[in-house]
Amino acid sequence: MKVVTGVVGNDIHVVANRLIDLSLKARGYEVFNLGVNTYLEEFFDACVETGADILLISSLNGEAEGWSREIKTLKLRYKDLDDLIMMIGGNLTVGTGDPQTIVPKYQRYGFDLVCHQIDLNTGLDMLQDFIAKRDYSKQKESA
Ligand code: B12
Repeated sequence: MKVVTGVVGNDIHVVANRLIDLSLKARGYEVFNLGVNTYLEEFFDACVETGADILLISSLNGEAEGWSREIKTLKLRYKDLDDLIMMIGGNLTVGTGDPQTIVPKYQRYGFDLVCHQIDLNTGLDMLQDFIAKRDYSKQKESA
């Protein structure tokens, strides 16, 4: 499966991005890594160009909270992204945040998987479970 990844906004924290790239490749994904300082349009353009199955966004300085509000409206401008799995993780707010508030907020923005301060491997396990469940329900629908 193809994954587009990167760090959203004016965020230069690069270490997690490198680890995510390596970990995704180790799990067999084909990775298109846009690196740090990436804007939403660039993520969606790359998803269309590569035919990505998954968009995995990181935010470490918490800027994602501002950018993510625009996601639903922006995504409507793109065709063929209906099946795109949208995942976000890292530090999803500025300062300390309570996951019980943060997770539903990002789900309303349109993310399928929200990993606020969740360890990378746990997050990638969640992604695998999500894909397995989605494939299973698709199979059931077509049976
Ligand atoms: C190193 C560092 C810097 C370096 C970055 C160097 C570089 N080019 O990477 C420098 C000094 C430049 C820097 C600058 C700033 N930083 Co800084 N930085 C750090 C620090 C100390 C470590 C980050 C790091 O590399 N960790 C190692 C990696 C491996 O861990 P990680 O980033 O946490 O990523 C893991 C998880 O988050 C997770 N993860 C990440 N993304 C995703 C995505 C998914 C889907 C999943 C499942 C998991 C996941 O997996 C990763 C691997 O386990 C942290 C504090 C800390 N101890 O974490 C602050 C920290 C991230 N920085 C912070 C801040 C505020 C800043 C500045 C704004 C400071 C300033 N006032 O100038 C600037 C921002 C500049 C910018 N434009 O982005 C804050 C962010 C706070 C917030 N969100 O509210 C932190 C948390 C420090 C703090 N406690 O206040 N920083």
